[in-house]
Amino acid sequence: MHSRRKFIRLSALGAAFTGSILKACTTPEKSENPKKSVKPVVVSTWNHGQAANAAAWEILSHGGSALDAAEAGVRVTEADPEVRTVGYGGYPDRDGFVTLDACIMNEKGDCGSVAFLQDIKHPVSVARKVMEETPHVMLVGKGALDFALAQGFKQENLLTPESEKDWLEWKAKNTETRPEINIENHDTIGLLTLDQKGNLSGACTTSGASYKYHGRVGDSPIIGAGLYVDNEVGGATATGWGEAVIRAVGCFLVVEFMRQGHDPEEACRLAVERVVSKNPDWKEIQVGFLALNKQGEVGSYCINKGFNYAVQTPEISNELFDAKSKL
Ligand code: SD4
Repeated sequence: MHSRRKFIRLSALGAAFTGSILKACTTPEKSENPKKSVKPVVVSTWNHGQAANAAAWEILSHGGSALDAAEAGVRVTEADPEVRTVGYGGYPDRDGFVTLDACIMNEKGDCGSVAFLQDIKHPVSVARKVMEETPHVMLVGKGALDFALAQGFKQENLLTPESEKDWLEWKAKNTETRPEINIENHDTIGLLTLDQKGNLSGACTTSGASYKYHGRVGDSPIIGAGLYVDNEVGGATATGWGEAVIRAVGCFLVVEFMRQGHDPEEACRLAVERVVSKNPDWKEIQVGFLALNKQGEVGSYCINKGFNYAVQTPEISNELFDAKSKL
């Protein structure tokens, strides 16, 4: 398995320092002084979040909506063949098919999702169409493809020569039924936005676990698992081994912990503890949560070291932060 990620590993001192800046810049204000809330804000998972944030920020900083910004942000990652875990150029399943999962959710609680979608470069935009043009939340497989084509999306081959080569190499040596799991092979983009009006939205899109079973769907397109937004409270998104996130309905849980009064980092930590309690093999998997609350405060937590995320606010210029981890 190739890993392109170069993590920015902060020293303990550096982590504490940047952590305090983040906290200082994003500490929620008391409800009697809402004007001092930090906004707009965009946060997203992994190194590739920086490019996504830049596109989202372009919209947010000009007064655009959280929803438009969320979609525009993750479309950058979907279109980038260098990102081998999202959209075009994503690793295929064990049979060589690139199958994509994505969802989107706005401040009204409207949501749309596609899963097991093939041959469409921007599943998040199809998910938005599902949200806006149908009475449904989720379309999958051929039905999702037919819907996308009817909506004017172009059918194209998403398997790049690089991903095909890696798949063939994997196939030649891997006879196990369960795909190799480690913390380097699942880099979904989940992105959360808070716009100038104070509305929250989010989007999540992925090619899923590499070399998964054909037909496998992870947490990313499942509302409440890979993404959840409640405009009264905050939003959360997840990355990592989707099966474990689904078992805990992870992102809904993070938002519920924030509703109970926990700050985003503590809410993510508590959700990680839940994942741990439901998955005996937790030390061998990665799960990371990223959360943004209504006041613009950001927090994250993961099982294994190595998960990072990108933050852009009026005070933080699209910087990467390492998530705190249980291990
Ligand atoms: C999945 N959670 O399909 C996704 C993969 C992922 O970072 O998060 N990658 O299980």
